[in-house]
Amino acid sequence: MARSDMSRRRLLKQGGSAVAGLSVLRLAGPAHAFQTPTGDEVIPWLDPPEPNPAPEAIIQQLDWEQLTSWLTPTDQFFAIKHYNEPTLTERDWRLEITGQVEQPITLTLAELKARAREDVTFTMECSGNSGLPFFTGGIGNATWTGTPLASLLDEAGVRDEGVEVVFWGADAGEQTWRDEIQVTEQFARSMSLEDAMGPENLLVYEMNGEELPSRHGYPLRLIAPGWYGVANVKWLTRIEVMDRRYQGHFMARDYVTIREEERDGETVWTFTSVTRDRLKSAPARVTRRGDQHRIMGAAWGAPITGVEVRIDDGPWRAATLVDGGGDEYSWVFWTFDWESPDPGEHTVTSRATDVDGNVQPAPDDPSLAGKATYWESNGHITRRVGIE
Ligand SMILES: Nc1nc2c(c(=O)[nH]1)N[C@H]1C(S)=C(S)[C@@H](COP(=O)(O)O)O[C@H]1N2
Ligand SMILES: [Mo]
Repeated sequence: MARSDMSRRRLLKQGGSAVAGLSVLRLAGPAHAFQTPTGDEVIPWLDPPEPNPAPEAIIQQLDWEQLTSWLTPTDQFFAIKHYNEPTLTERDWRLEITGQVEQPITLTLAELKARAREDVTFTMECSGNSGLPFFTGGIGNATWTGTPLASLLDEAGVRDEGVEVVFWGADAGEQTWRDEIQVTEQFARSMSLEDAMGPENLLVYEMNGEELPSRHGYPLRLIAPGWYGVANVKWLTRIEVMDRRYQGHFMARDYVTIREEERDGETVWTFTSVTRDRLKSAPARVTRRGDQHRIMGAAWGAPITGVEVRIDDGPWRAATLVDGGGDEYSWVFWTFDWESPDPGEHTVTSRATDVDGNVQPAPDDPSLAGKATYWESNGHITRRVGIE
């Protein structure tokens, strides 16, 4: 199904009865309305994240209070790397498509750029975002340009035995298995063949209209719209079709969600690899102009149809969604006019609703309360603010 069909489907769904409760998509002015006008004062949150324990070269984060642009400028786009940042040159770099295929293919960057060109505006979030006290800004929205993955896999001709597609990066690091086996493991993530063939998946060489920077995966990365950051393999060198499941470090051991669940009154632990995004929202900042207070924020992880805001323990009240011009893979900005807040300390919480009527879970929802790992923390985010 082409992406335009998917967008149409989304619009149809929004118009239909699938949306429970908040049935109308409220749209206000364009996204640049978020540029803080002169005279507006940002009221700093009382609960800033803890200091980033890693240098910006390893973990860079979005500063929510500075969020004014619907498209995240590339130099402000968060970055995560687990191993080294490889130095790749167009001259020496190749992409290999290999494994369970009839015709292995090797491509240069120029050959990839000569193929069909597509772009997608996709809000990428690290699945660890909001899971640790210092990590609240592992998210950004960019326009990614590249060539569809599916047609290349089709050209290589996936054999009947092929069930899994592994995306290998050029970066590698030491891993120890069972306390005794030491390996230098390349960064790699995989998907089922069916997921990999999704028409939205792109092999990307441009970010926000410019060449993909080294820290974001030059010369080529996978962009899997709708998937958590870890699936979006940077410094891609090899796509390998396998006849069995791939169980490397970042599939089977790290980026694994461990959850305590009930089964017929019995407690069981479940272990699942991080895959697709979850419905989420966050208040970004509070501004004041004279007596007028306004909260703005973002919602993402699914096609959004509504956001509600709660002040202290008050009722949930609808925020206004702002049309940023994106499709189903990009975040939606929202605003909430906070009428005459009392002086003193307050909490601000947001929750999003998606096109299927799902509501972002509260932190005490069993799906979150029983979670032992910090991945996939999509519960309501509450911030504290002081009003004078
Ligand atoms: N090769 C490689 N790809 C990678 C990673 C990595 O360490 N190596 N980190 C992943 C993780 S966990 C995230 S959240 C995203 C971050 O992408 P960015 O640095 O471009 O924001 O890249 C993913 N792709
Ligand atoms: Mo991540």
